Amino acid sequence: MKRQSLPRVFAGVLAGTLVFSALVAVRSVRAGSPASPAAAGVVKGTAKVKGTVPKPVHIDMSQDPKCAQAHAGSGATEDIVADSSGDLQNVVVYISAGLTSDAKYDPPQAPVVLEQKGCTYTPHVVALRANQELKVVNADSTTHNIHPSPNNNREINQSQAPGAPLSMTFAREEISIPVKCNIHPWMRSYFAVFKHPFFAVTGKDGSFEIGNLPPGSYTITAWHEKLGTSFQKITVGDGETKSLEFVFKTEAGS
Ligand SMILES: [Cu+2]
Repeated sequence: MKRQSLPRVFAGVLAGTLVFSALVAVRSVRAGSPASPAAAGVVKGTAKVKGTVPKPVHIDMSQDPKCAQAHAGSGATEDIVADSSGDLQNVVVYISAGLTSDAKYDPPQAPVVLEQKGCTYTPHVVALRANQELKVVNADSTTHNIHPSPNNNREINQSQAPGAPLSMTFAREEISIPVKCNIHPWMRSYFAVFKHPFFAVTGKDGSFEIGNLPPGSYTITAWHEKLGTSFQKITVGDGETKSLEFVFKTEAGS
């Protein structure tokens, strides 16, 4: 056996250690959190609607007196919810391309809550993560039925008595799943299910914000149940905040 000098052996061990350390570093970057707080980017902005927005239609809940009573006659459709400036609510804004394909994001422990109150779903559009618990609450004194009709997930068709506990999960990404109640035909909701945490639903002022983004180039898509889908491409640098505006047109106004 050929003898190696001690410094040579030491250099070999040192080189091996360095290679091993580098491999560990690469693995931990891939498996780690998306971005350090200092480097994280933000995409924020507003969704707007232009054109004539149809007025919400009054919902006649007299079919179920408990619903009519709970809502005091003020139920209205939520197909397009916008204020007088055109700020558009209930738009799902999300990253549709650009994320590292092998990145894995565990769902949060805390559930997302959907409430049935006054025979209306609140919120009207629910965004959640794949395999995250969706807690469905029946705050009414009547029985509801919750019936999501997915294309890419397991169909659920479940009745729920007043106050009865009910939870569900969706295993795969799907934007968006229409939801109805078989008992009260006016009840409508949509579930948007994501495999990553980079999404938001616009609020009453049409605003959204997606934070903690790793620097990179992305496609940002905005989805509305009646007004369709649009997308924009952006690049977010280290610690950068980018602003976007999505403008949807009603048929009457286009
Ligand atoms: Cu119902």
